[in-house]
This record gives sequence, C-alpha cells and structure tokens, in this order.
Amino acid sequence: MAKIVILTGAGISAESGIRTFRASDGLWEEHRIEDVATPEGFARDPALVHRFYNARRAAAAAAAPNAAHRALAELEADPRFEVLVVTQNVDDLHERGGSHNVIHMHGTLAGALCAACGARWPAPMEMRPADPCPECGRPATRPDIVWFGEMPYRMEEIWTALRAADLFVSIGTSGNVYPAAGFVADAMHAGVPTLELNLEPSAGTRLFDEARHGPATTVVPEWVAGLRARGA
Ligand code: BV8
Repeated sequence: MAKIVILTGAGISAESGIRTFRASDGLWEEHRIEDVATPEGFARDPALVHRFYNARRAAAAAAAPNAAHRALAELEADPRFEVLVVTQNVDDLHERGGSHNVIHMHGTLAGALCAACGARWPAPMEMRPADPCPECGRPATRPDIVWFGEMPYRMEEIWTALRAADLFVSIGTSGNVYPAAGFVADAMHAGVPTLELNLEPSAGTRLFDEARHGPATTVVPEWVAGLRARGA
C-alpha cells in the first residue's frame, strides 16, 4: 500500500471562498500578523483577536468543500493508498469533504482553549474575552489555534509519517511558514519523492522533484485520477 503524506495550505480552500493569507486581498492585508496571530497580540487586545477569528469561523461555516478536498477524500478511500492530510488550515473543509485522516498542525477554528488551565472544548461561533472557561471559570478563553512562536501540534507524528512516506505532496501553500515549509526538505533528506501542486511556484518550489501549477480544483483531481489509474 502506497503511503502518501499531503501538506495543504490556504490555497486548497481558496476556491471555496475562504481568503488566503498572502494574496493581494489576503487576510494579513487588513491585519498585522503580530496583532492577530501571536500570543503577544492576544494579550494586548483579546477582543480584536476574537473578532478576527469569529469572522473566520463564520466564513468557514458558510464555505463548502471543493473538488480538491473531495479528490483527496477519494484517494483516502482507495484501499491501495494510505493517505495522511497534514493541514495548516484551521477550517474543517477536509473533514466535510470526506477526509478522515487529518492532522491540523495549526489548530482549528472549531476548538477553544483556556489560556489559564489548558482545558479544551468545542468553540462557540462567537468567542469573547469575558467568556468564562467551562473548567476553571476564569475569563482566559482563546481559539485553539497555533500562533507564531507557538509549537505546532503533533509534530513528532508528522515527521515520522513524512520519513516513512512513499510520496510527499504539498498543495496550496506559499512555503513561507515553518516548520511546514521545511517538510519538503525533510522528505528530500529521507529520500521521499516530492510533488508540488499550487496555483504558482511556492517559495520552496525548486526543492520539489515535480511541480504542477494551476487552480487546486483542476490540478488536484487530475493528479488523483492519474494516480488511481496507474495504481499504487
Ligand atoms: C514555531 C494559524 C517553533 C493562525 C498560522 C525565520 C526562519 C524560519 C522560521 C521562523 C523565522 N522567524 C520566525 C519563524 C517561525 C515562524 C515562521 O515560520 N515565521 C515565518 C513568517 C518566517 N513559525 C512559527 O512561529 C511556528 N512555530 O516555529 O515554533 C517550532 C519549530 C519547529 C518545531 C516545533 C516548534 C508556528 C507557525 C504557525 C502560525 N500560525 N496559522 C491562523 O490561521 O489564523 S500560520 C498561517 O500561515 C496559516 O496557518 C497558513 O496556513 C500559514 C501558511 O500560509 P499558506 O497556507 O501558505 O497561505 P498563503 O496565503 O501564504 O499561501 C497560499 C498559497 O496558495 C499561495 O502559494 C497561492 O499561490 C496558493 N493558491 C491561492 N489560490 C489557489 C492556490 N493554490 C491552488 N489553487 C488555488 N485556487
């Protein structure tokens, strides 16, 4: 059975209407990263950060999975392939598109975390700074999302899967944010073949064995169909 590790970024959700980070109308254009995606920014202005994530939680709920998400789910369902999706995205479109084996290394909009006691629970659509933690009661609730300077989730699991893979595929990511942007180098050093599927060459495109450029809803289904036609 062929083991495939697939890294996805904001580009795979772009055609579902969810804004990416670094495009001209990107999310970061309106906000400085330091203000909305760092612990320091949250400490400085928790209401601004909650407003930023409340808006993204609503946008994700209003979006639907696209043909790229569904193609990855079809590949996972094919018994000849063992597929792990490692996503930087905090939306749930992979799951709603039918994928089961998904790691959200940067957390999810669906999760809430208490900055005081570490409790986790399903996030309400709207979070506010004064919300009491359901466990300890303190007003220290935050989105369960990995901000800059924080440790991404399940890294050991990811690196182990990466090194044991028969193929590493990167989809819809600009290759700017580490450690995700380093996965192609990790795979290459482990002798794992690498493929980039992206709208345009990413920052790390020269490290990939192969790169195909175009919208995810075109290049991802084409790649999956070709793989399944050839077999494992
Ligand atoms: C950590 C959650 C220690 C928030 C996010 C200097 C050198 C190296 C590293 C660093 C450095 N200085 C600081 C660092 C560390 C820092 C980092 O990498 N900074 C960068 C800016 C230099 N990283 C961290 O702090 C990480 N933690 O390092 O801890 C550590 C290290 C190793 C092991 C353990 C611990 C934590 C980073 C996580 C930050 N949180 N997200 C939120 O989502 O609100 S990052 C944020 O950017 C999102 O997760 C997003 O996914 C991610 C990356 O962006 P992309 O997904 O790539 O999106 P982008 O808009 O950039 O690109 C979209 C791409 O899609 C484009 O290429 C575009 O062409 C393409 N596209 C567009 N449309 C389509 C398309 N493709 C196909 N079809 C389309 N239709």
